[in-house]
Order: sequence, then C-alpha cells, then structure tokens
Amino acid sequence: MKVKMILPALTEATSPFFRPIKYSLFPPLGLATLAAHLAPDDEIDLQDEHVERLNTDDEPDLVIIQAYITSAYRAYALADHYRQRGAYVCLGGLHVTSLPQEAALHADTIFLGPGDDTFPQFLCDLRAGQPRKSYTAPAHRSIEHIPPIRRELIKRNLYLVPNSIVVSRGCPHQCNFCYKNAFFEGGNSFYVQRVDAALAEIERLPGRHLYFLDDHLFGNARFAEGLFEGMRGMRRLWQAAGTVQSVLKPGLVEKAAASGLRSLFVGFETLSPENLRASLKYQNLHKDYTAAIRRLHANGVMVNGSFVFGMDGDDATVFDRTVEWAVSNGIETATFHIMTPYPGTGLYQQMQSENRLLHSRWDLYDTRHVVYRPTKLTADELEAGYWRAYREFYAWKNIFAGAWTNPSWSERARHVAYAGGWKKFEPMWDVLIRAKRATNMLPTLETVLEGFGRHRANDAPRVQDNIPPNRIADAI
Ligand code: B12
Repeated sequence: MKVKMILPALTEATSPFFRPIKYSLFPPLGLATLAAHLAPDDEIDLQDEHVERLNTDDEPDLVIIQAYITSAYRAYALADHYRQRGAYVCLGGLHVTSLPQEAALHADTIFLGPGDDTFPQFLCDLRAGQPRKSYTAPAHRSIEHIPPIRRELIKRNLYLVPNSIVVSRGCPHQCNFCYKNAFFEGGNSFYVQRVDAALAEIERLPGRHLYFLDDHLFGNARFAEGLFEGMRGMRRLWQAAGTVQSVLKPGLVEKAAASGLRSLFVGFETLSPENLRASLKYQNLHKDYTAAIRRLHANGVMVNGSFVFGMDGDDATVFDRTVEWAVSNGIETATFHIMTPYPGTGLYQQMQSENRLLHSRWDLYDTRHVVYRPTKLTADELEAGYWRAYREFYAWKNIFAGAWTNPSWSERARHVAYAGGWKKFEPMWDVLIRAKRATNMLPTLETVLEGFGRHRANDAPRVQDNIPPNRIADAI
C-alpha cells in the first residue's frame, strides 16, 4: 500500500512573517508512532509541512492526516484534495476528537482519542475491506506494547531537536483549560510505557540530547523513578515538563538531575490563587513557586516558566507583575500564552454559556490571539500586554537582572548565553534552518546544558541550604 502521512502547518507557516525556529523544533512524533503499525512493505511518505513543501501531486492509496486546532482548516483542505484524487483519507488528532462532526465532512474515517489501539484495528479492517467511518479509543488504553517508533521516516536534519520522545499519554490532573479531558474522555487519561521499553527507545536515539514531550513526565512517581534510575550512566542531557508539586516532592528532582535533567518546563500559569481555583489547577494552589525554582536551580536544572494571561482575575497589572516575578526569581526562559478556550474543554463550555466567545476561526486559536471576551481587560489590552511581556522578559536588562540572581560569574554567563541565545540570535538559527542544517545547533545546546548541570551540582548543598526547610515542607 502507498501511504502518505501529513502533519499540516498552520496558516502562519506560509506567511512572510513565519518564524521557522518555533516550528522547526520537534518532528512529527505522533505520525511516526502510528507508522509503526503499518506493514514493512507499505511504502510510506511522511511529510511535515512546517519544515518542507508538501508534494500533493502524488497518488497514495491511504492518507493519514493529523489535525491540531490551528492547522484544522489546512488539514481539511488537504483531506478534500486527496479524496478527489481517489485516496482513502483518515483524519485524527486533538481537533478531530474535539469536533468530530466538523472533521467527518472531510474524511473517509475519523479517529477520536489516541490512535495507539484504534489505528492497528482500522488497518486490519481496511485490509479486510470493512473499514468503519469512525473509531473511538477504548476505555482501557495502553501503550505497554506499542512497537518502536518509525524514526527513520523523520528527516532529522530539518529539526533543532530531533530527539523528542514521549513515554506516557495524558496527565493525572484536570485543569479546565487543557485539551486533555476531551481527548481522553471515557477512559484512563494518564498511562505510561513500561520502563524497559522507554529505556530501549532512548537507547535507539543517537547523540546525547533528549526532549521528553510528555505532558507530565513526573506524573507517576514510581515510573519516573524507574526511568531516571535506568537513565543514570547513559550520559544523556535532557529537558522535560513537570509540575510545581512534583518538583517539591523530595527525591524525584534529584534523581532526574542525576540522570541528566537540565531544564524543566513548569506550568506556573498564574500567580493568583483565585485564578488557580477558577481553572481547577488545584495542584499549584498554596505551593511555594519560589521554593520550586530554587530547588531546580540547586540541582542544576534550568527553568522554562509557562504563564497564561487573561484569566478572569487578571487586570492590566498582570503583565508587568508576572515578568518582574519571573526575572527576580532567575527563571532562564519563559513561555507566555493568551488564555485560549479549546473546544471540548470545561473552559470552552464556560465561555460558551457566558456568551463570551468572539468567533470560531480555529487558526486564530493559537494562544497569541484573544478569541473570547476577557473580564477586567479589553482584548486589545490583553494582546498588547502579552507581546510586551515577551519583549520585557527578553530585554537585555532583564536577561542580565535574571542572570545576576545567580551566585557565581560562570552561572551568570550561562544564564545570559541560554536566555539570550534563544531570542536574540533567532536570525542566525533561521539561517541554519533554511539551509536545512538545523541539527548543527545541537552540540552548542549540549555544551550549555552540560556546563549548567556540572557547575550547579558542585554548588548544590550550599544553595539548597538557603531554602528554609519549612518552606519546602509547607509546599509538599
Ligand atoms: C511538540 C508540540 C508542538 C511542536 C510541534 C508539533 C509536532 N511536531 O507534532 C510545536 C512547537 C511546533 C508546537 C506548536 C504549537 N502547539 Co503544540 N504541542 C506539542 C506537544 C508538546 C507534543 C506533541 C506530541 O508529539 N505528542 C505525542 C504524540 C505521541 O501524540 P500526538 O501527536 O497527539 O499523536 C497521537 C494522537 O493524537 C493520535 N493521532 C494524531 N493524529 C492522528 C491521525 C490519525 C489518522 C490517527 C489514527 C490518530 C492520530 O494518535 C497519536 C498516537 O497516540 C503537545 C502536547 C502533547 N503532549 O501532545 C502540544 C500541543 C499539541 N500544542 C498545542 C498548541 C496550542 C500549539 C500552538 C498553537 C501553540 C502556540 N502558541 O504556538 C502551536 C501551533 C501548532 C500548529 N502547527 O498548528 C496544543 C494543541 C491544542 C489543540 N486542541 O489542538 C497542545 C496539546 C498543547 C496544550 N496542552 O495545549 N507544538
């Protein structure tokens, strides 16, 4: 069978203002995971529109398209195109699960939820000549026995971070703005791979650097501990995402750092307890954010803080307050978002019932545009404040102010190199990306990450002593 797999790009990717660095970070892991269920003699062409021009003149038998909210319209246009050419077209992914009726108009078969169980079932049915119109992930899902990801289909040189990996699905928490509840509805919503299988997947990745894209790598402490134990001695340098709560848990971060964790994406989201309560992010409530950051730094782990603007408790002061807080706590990198109600989430239902949604132009649901009516801000104030927060956080004066929260000169230099490196040298990364040499940047990244861990590890006892033990205890 000739199979075409496509990760369509959002509209922005074809615009002259397109920022290649953002979309050339990670390869299409979901599609490469699904490809493992195809037969060895199937001819597979996997294309990621973020990094290459699609060849749409081909004539595949089967087309597999993944749709995110921002790329949904593009996904539908591609699906229509291939159906006209006589191919059998499948649509799946987060947006298809949120709005199956919308997606069904453009596909022969749609998939709701993770495809790890349903895609192999569909392939059997297709080969037997009886494919169904729709497949929904079963209530009891598992990734314990998935075959190895077909990584040879990924064009590694086109990505800044080719070694992305996912060893779990979902998350144990229930925040009302997250896509997770809709996607995992009607079954287990957090499950992990076997530790030995995850370690084997890591072994298959060349080089040293890894990026875990799991929603919450620390969500199952037993699994995480087993994984970190197994990774000790592999000489890996890795980045991941985790919660404030898991950082404050004694022992876990230490094990992660000893196995090579060098930077963690932490969802602080908001400094307001009222906002946390409203968004059901109870796991952050009454947690000492500062203690979490110091604990990460003490273990040689840089912090990428994630913040959401526009929650109902936010007024016009939220932007400057958040940036000031992030800088004064020495956070190395920050990701800001405008609150975005994804269809299928509790937040979306709330906005709909309060008649606050401005439109359904999905390509603008990209966390950079305001798509609902905020309460204590105008939409313009919210968008302007969001962009200002980015400008301010990455202004040289603030990069230096953040760096100076570190005790030693070498750490300050490293903070400046990492934070400045991301934003200030973007044009240089863009040249590398356009020359299709994105991976050439990896050795530089590895050097910075390695140095950060080595230095902080030596300092760890001294810095850790500075954290009042009661504050850690309070926070747990
Ligand atoms: C890596 C990543 C990116 C990367 C690239 C994406 C890529 N290469 O795949 C980058 C940095 C470019 C990115 C950008 C953005 N992202 Co992003 N990203 C992720 C992240 C962290 C991991 C994706 C991943 O690899 N998952 C692991 C694989 C195994 O899962 P999967 O891709 O979902 O695939 C499975 C299923 O979906 C299903 N499936 C998928 N497609 C199909 C098709 C068929 C036919 C079948 C059968 C099954 C199937 O089966 C797969 C196996 O189980 C997710 C969070 C997450 N944990 O998923 C957010 C996430 C997907 N991103 C999100 C968003 C909002 C964005 C941005 C709009 C953010 C922004 N402000 O810029 C942009 C725009 C993206 C776009 N192009 O439209 C949201 C999407 C919400 C939604 N409802 O669509 C997520 C869920 C984050 C979140 N918590 O809100 N992102």
